Amino acid sequence: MSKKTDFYTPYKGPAGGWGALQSTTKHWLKSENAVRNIHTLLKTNQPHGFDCPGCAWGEKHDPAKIRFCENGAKAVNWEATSRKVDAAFMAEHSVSWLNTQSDYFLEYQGRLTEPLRYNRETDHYEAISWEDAYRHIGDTLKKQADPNTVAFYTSGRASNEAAFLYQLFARAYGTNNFPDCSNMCHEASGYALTSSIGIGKGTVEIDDFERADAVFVFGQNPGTNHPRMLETLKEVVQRGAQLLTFNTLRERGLERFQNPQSPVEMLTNGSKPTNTGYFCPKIGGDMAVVRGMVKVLIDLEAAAQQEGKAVFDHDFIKQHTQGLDAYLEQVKQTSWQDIIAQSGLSKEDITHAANVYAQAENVILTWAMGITQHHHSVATIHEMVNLMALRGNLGKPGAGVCPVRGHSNVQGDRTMGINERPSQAFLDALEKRFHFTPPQEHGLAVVDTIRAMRDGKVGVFIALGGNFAAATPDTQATVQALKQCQLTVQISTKLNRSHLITGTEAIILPCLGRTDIDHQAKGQQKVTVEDSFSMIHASGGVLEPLSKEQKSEPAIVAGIAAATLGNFPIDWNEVVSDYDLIREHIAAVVPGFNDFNQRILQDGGFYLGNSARERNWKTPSGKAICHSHVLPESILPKRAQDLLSDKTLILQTLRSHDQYNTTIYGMNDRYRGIKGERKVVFINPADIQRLGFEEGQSVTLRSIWDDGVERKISGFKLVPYSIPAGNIAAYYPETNPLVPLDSHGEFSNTPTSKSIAIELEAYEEESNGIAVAAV
Ligand SMILES: Nc1nc2c(c(=O)[nH]1)N[C@H]1C(S)=C(S)[C@@H](COP(=O)(O)OP(=O)(O)OC[C@H]3O[C@@H](n4cnc5c(=O)[nH]c(N)nc54)[C@H](O)[C@@H]3O)O[C@H]1N2
Ligand SMILES: Nc1nc2c(c(=O)[nH]1)N[C@H]1C(S)=C(S)[C@@H](COP(=O)(O)OP(=O)(O)OC[C@H]3O[C@@H](n4cnc5c(=O)[nH]c(N)nc54)[C@H](O)[C@@H]3O)O[C@H]1N2
Ligand SMILES: [Mo]
Repeated sequence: MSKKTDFYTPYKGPAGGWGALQSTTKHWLKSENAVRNIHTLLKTNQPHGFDCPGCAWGEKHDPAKIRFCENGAKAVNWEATSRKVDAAFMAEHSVSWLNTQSDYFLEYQGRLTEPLRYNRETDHYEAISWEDAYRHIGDTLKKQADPNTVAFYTSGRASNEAAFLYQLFARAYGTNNFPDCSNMCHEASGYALTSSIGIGKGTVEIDDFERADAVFVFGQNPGTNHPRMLETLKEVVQRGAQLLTFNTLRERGLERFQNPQSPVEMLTNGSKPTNTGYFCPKIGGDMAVVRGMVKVLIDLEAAAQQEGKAVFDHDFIKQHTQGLDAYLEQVKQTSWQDIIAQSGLSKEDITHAANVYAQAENVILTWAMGITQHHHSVATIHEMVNLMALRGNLGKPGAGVCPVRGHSNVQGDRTMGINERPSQAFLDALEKRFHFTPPQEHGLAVVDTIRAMRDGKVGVFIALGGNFAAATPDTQATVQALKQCQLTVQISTKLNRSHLITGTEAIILPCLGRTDIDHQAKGQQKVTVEDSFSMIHASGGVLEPLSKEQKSEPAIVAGIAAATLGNFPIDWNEVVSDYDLIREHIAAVVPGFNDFNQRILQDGGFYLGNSARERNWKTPSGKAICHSHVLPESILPKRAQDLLSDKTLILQTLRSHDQYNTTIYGMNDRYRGIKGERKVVFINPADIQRLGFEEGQSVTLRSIWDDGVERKISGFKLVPYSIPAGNIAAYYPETNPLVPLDSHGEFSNTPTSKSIAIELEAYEEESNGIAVAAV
């Protein structure tokens, strides 16, 4: 039962270039606000403009440069629309009807412009005044017998000022329940780096890329998700330095790149290859790759010693590390057979990578979700740190580890204390400044929050941005958990699934975005953000808000706080009149923010510093700790392992070129050749044949887990693709119903969105699949 496969044709052009410009123009026009938006785009990431609401890649300070990329342009346009979702819109559409619509449809309706409250009897949202909304939320919070029945979710676009007030409010109220988008994202990076080098952030600055001899990029698709990074990588290659990529798929953006800001290249349509080595390991195979590289390095070191030379940096190892001998012993115990089987790469490929590493004086290693969303992600990142430690590639110019962050301020939110496991030092600093004792026991992260809602232990859910219902795993379980809440509150810019999966009561509070001008009692305000390189800079909107009824995130947090706590522990309304006052509090509590208000006046902002970069290891022993893990027998959690068969495939869920997380801008995925379709499965042609399917055939994906719950999605079409046999890929968030809630990373508790055991079945239209739009 073959279907026409006219929704895909392999993409032949380079990433960036004309395709990117054409697409940017299209998105300009679609926002119905083209003139306003051209002005807006030119302000993106400029010293006196706003921080791009797209990704967290940093910028070299160069005022002359235009600083937006195609996908940043999409993010800006999406926010700066003139379409409105207000009470009149809600009067026309019931929540049940809206729930049958796609995620794309929901966000496309425009900006939320009025506070809304769900009326269960009519099944419609209705207008509510700000005052009544605050009072209602405050009363509900005051009535809780235990503050730990409330969870405070944060998505990584919240500014430092909003995040700081939010955590202060929640802690003054009495809980550390801070589920955060970071729990689903770079949690493993934070955990692994803190436990090895003593700080949960990357150690490189953007300038380091100019001095690196080799850059290793693992599990990341910058052509789509961090387009400005491609320019940095291109410069690396043009300098003659090595760029080695490890990606399960052959991602176009990493294969070739043409710079849209370089007219000569575009006119000749000439693009130079940016990669000097492209390796396609199996899903979850990166720990094995790195282990293999270290195995080669051990041999190279032995050979070098014969000649009185060294490959390892023995001074660094002796002075700065702990546990490396035990780790090297662990590596020797691991067989090449296991390494090759798990990595899916040949010994020759791994040896090549190891030689590049050994010959480079300064090495940078970057990674993103292809590394962090597995069961063994923390172990994998520890392995990478060990590789870097062997040649002293930590804390020297041109070298270091670089987890490339997602949301534009996800790193800053953590710095501000959005953390369910805050450090004692942070809690003590809060106590000293605000004269109350914050709750000391750890709170709930994302997966535990869903469990607690399911079990009736959390009944109030407040979200500072994001789309919890769609971004989290196990959609059926999460939806059920949210519906059991007494009250859900969403502080949002745009309508999304989370507004439609309501608790008994539900309130939507419309907020300003990055592009909007923020007027407060003492004048126009700026906020601050932190990028992947720990640079802090100011961001101020440039557009008049669509409605007077939209409020800033800090103002909304303060409004809820005042209605709940009165003037405790601060005068909430006063600090919101002038954000300098919030920054003074931040300066007093968070290390590295002294003279905050003065330092953000500098063009380009200021560097927060990084202890590991200074070779100051904030670990119990004062050294960089090299952890040794056994190479796992299977990359899957135990609970899936016993149910596998030769039909089992491993699924990774990833982003298309036309989406920002759960925000779907369009139905195309240009660099992967997909047009007008999101329900696709990328699969090795040999697997299509082996399993008796045909190209383009419609299938059901059924996930394999031991709890007897049926998790399946249907009507996805098979696309033959360059991906290792046994591995498949499909888009998030449509695939989230497949991720079992209990399938999460060891130590990180991050849902294993990049390694889900699956079986495929032929799908007939009449069979009983879950409609993707109507979760
Ligand atoms: N335009 C746009 N920009 C974004 C986002 C967006 O949705 N749209 N999201 C933002 C956010 S929050 C984040 S966290 C980042 C995400 O940025 P990425 O991490 O680049 O996002 P993904 O699409 O999840 O891509 C994962 C990549 O890893 C590869 N991969 C998957 N599994 C493995 C594996 O086991 N090993 C290896 N070596 N490779 C693997 C996939 O093929 C894919 O190329 O981007 C941020 N920027
Ligand atoms: N299967 C699978 N699941 C995943 C992932 C995956 O790769 N695979 N990736 C995970 C990752 S890396 C992440 S970071 C999470 C993302 O999880 P979230 O951060 O929760 O999701 P987003 O889609 O980024 O949130 C989009 C919504 O945020 C709101 N919004 C946008 N801008 C603003 C703003 O400035 N202020 C406020 N208050 N609201 C705003 C809008 O209403 C919009 O609908 O998803 C995770 N889930
Ligand atoms: Mo993310």
